[in-house]
Parts: sequence; structure tokens; C-alpha cells
Amino acid sequence: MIRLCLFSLTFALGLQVSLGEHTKKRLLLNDLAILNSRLAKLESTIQSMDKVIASMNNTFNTKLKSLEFSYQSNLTTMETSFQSTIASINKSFNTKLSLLESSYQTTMVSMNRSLQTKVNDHERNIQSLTSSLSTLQIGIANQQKTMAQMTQSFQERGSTYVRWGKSGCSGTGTKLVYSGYSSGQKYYNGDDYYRGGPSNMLCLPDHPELSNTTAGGNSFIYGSEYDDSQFGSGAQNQDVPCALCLSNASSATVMIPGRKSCFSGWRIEYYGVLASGAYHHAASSYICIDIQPEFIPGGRSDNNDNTFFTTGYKCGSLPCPPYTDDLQVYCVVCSK
Ligand SMILES: [Ca+2]
Ligand SMILES: [Ca+2]
Repeated sequence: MIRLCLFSLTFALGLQVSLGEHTKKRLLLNDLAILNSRLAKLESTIQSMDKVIASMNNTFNTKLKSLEFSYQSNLTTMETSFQSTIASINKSFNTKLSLLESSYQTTMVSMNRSLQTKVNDHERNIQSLTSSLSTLQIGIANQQKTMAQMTQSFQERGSTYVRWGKSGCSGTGTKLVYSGYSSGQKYYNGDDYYRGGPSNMLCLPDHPELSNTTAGGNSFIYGSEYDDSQFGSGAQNQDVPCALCLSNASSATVMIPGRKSCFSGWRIEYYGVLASGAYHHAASSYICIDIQPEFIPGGRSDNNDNTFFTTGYKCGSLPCPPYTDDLQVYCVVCSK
């Protein structure tokens, strides 16, 4: 290429000489020699440089190959080392994993055995408790049956009392056994020397069963009448009814004088005023006449057979207070 350029330049200069001045024709020919010389030198130099460049290329290629080889070698070494390390890690990991699995399996087996043992124990306990529960249920059923029998027996038993002045019963759970007539001995037989005989009053039923034999003539029973207006309006001379009452679910009844309510734990059956025969008549008893007394129909005539009078306190041996002279005495019948 360079040579082609130099040749073209020389041809141009020569053409210029052929067309130009004669003075310059020799000089230009001489210059061509110089140019050729220089061109030869330049070519030599270029060739030297080509050789140097080729040498450098060889050196460069050699070093490049060396570097490539070294790089490949190092890379191979690193890969080998890396793979070895990875293999070692994998091996270690697998070993530990195997140990963990083995330990886990052992632990799980142990836990399963323990759990199974506990489950078996619990099942045995449940069976035992179920059996005990069945036994208890049978026992409870028997006790309930016994309790029901006892309750029925207790309710059937109850306790009884006479309600004076009424033909019925009113206590809670209390039933009428029968109603009838209050009665006792005659208040006065007209002779102060004959004040004996019974002192108690009785409740004769209104549906008697009569004997067919006459009595001996020394003891009689008479109907009662209120002989005191203090029993209530219109009570004077009225005959007195009575009732025999059964207080269910109770084992005791009692008449308490001096009160119109029961003590704690007792149920009231009825309350009223205390009554008896007169102190200057034949002996009698204290009874509790209902606070709202009834009268036997058709009994208003003044028979003065067995007679009731309201009772009052008398101070003296009886302390006042708490009592007060001449006040009417309350009474109450209580059950429990
Ligand atoms: Ca009468
Ligand atoms: Ca009378």
C-alpha cells in the first residue's frame, strides 16, 4: 500500500517534470532516487516494525494462552475445591440429618409408648369410674325409692289435733279426719258436793256409731256452748263445733297458750283464744277456741250443759309483766 502511494507520487512528479521546467528535471530524478532510498529504508523499518509487532503478538498470545491456562487451571482447582467442600458439607449435613432422624424416631417411639400407656390407664380408670357410677346410680335409685317410701309413710302418719270452734281444718297440708261437736261433762249438777267426774273435753263425730245398750247412769257427756260474749258477736249460748285434723308431713302438734304465732321451725295450724269451764263449776280443761268461731246450726238455745268461757291472766305467782291481769289469753296450735 505504502509502495503504491510512493509510486503514484513519483509518477505524478515525473509527469510534472515532463510538462514543466528543464531546470528542475534532473533534480526531480535525483530526488526519486532519494525517495526510493528512503522508501527502501521505510520499507525496512516497516518490516522491522512488522516483525516487532509479530513478536509482540506472539508474546501477547503466549502470555494470553498462559493466562488462559492459568485461569482454567485455577478455575478447575476452585471448582474441584468447591465441589469437595460442597460434598463435605452435604456429607456432614446428611450425617447430622440421619442422627436427628434417628433421635426423632427414638423419641417418637418412646412418646408413643408413654402416651399409649397413659391412654390405657385412662381407659381403665374410665371403665372403673363408669362401673362406680353405675353402682352409685343404683344406690341413688334405691335411696330415692326408700326416701319416697319414707316420705309417703311420713306423710301418711302426720300428727293430729282437735280444732275447737270450727268444723274444718285450714293448716297447710292438713286434712280433715272428721267434724263434730265439742262436748264434756255438765258444768254443774246442782249440788256442791258433786263436782267430780271427767275434766277433759271431747270432739264427738257428727256420724256416730251408736250402741244398743243403756249406760250405767253415773257418767254422761254433754254438748258444749259458748257461755261468754267474748268469743264474738252472737256467740253467747251457741253450740260449739269441732274438727279432728291430720297435719301431714309433721310428727308433732302442740297447743301453745299465751301466743298467736308459732316459734321458729313450726307451722301454724290455727290460733284463737284460750277457754275452759268456769272456776266455780265442775272441773274442765283449757282448750283453744278458733279466733273466728263457728256455731252449730240450730244450737242457739241456752242449754248450759258443758260451757266455755274465755280465760284471762291473773297476776301473782304469774309474773306481770310479761303478763297483764285479766287480759284474754291467746293460744295457737303449731305443727312440725
Ligand atoms: Ca246452746
Ligand atoms: Ca248458756
